[in-house]
Amino acid sequence: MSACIENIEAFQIEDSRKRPALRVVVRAGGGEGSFDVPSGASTGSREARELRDPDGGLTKAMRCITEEIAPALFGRDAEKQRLIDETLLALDGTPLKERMGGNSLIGVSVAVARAAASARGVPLSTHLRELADIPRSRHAPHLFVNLINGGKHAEGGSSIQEHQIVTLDEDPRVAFATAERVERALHELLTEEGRPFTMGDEGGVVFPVTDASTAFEVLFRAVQKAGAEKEVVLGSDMAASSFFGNGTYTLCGSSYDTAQLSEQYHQLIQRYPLTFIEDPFDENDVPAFAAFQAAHPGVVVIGDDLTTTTASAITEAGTKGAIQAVIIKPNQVGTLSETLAAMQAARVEGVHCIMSHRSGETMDAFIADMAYAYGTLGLKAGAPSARERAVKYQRLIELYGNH
Ligand code: 2PG
Ligand code: MG
Repeated sequence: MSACIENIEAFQIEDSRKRPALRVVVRAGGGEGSFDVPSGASTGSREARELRDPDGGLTKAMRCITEEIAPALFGRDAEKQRLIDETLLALDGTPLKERMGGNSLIGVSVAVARAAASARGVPLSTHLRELADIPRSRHAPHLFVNLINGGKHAEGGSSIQEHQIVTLDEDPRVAFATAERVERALHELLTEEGRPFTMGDEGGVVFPVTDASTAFEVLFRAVQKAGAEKEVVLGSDMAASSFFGNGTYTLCGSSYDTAQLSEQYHQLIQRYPLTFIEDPFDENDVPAFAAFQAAHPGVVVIGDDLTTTTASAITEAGTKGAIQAVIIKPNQVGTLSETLAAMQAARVEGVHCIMSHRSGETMDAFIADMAYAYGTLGLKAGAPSARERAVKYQRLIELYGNH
């Protein structure tokens, strides 16, 4: 059986930041699939480039899809994902996908996979599992729920990008209810204390801080207020490249070298149940990651800007003991096949995968299907009260409810 590609269309929609986002729709073998492409703000320097018009629009990207990609893929078998993705890479011909844009390529690549699953009449997760064999980490992923935003996702907040709760329950429905409870407690706490707040890009709150511990202190008190101390631990995306320059980290108004920054993190770990730390150092400093991970074996150091969903970078970081887990973002690398190769490379190294949204999101919940299909360690999708974020958790709940 094959599912011949019959039609590929591209549309411009809006993302959660009200910026243009790409929607690709593919018809193949009587089935149909689409993908609404998200967009990052704190991007790694080695991630696939987006193709945008000077005003941020997507006419060039849409033209690439309809005028170049579609004619090359018509009549091709949507079930042969690797061949489709190899064709996309050859058409683009650049290492960072700057000619056609990672946004165009991932839009087509994921829409093809969904169209193939639809043509075969099988659930997407079944189709995904047949594309790649990736060892599971857990029955159901931990939810990495970013409740206090900072860094490039917020104005007037901490330099630290994300202050998360990480749920422990194996049942996503219970885990999500806990996350909602802590989020409500956090909003109440800030209101009771007369601490004004705004909302950041990922639906978390934003408020001024005096140092790196302020937001963790507030988050931990919200966890206590919700009575959820046994149901969650804390996590963070430091996104340290965003506050690094000229050999110095400038964190919440103070300057640190690598050793001093490690000491700051060490103190946070002593004071709070901070168990997961993403991108604690600049994306080019693998040795700093490795030294910190070796000194804190009980903390899961996670690569994101460090590894950019790229198999070779993940293998290097894993081999050097720099990380125990890695963020997986399909649009960071540009095709589904490369995303799956990155996940396979991680598992060969014993590194866990965490499926992640982007700060500019759509209502698409593909990452939840990925997390379910491969039993990833985590699903990182922002705050429960933001609709583009909640839809991912809801999809995960639906998938586990059906199985
Ligand atoms: C990150 C992501 C998602 P962005 O750094 O992990 O939270 O942010 O999409 O802006 O790269
Ligand atoms: Mg990150």
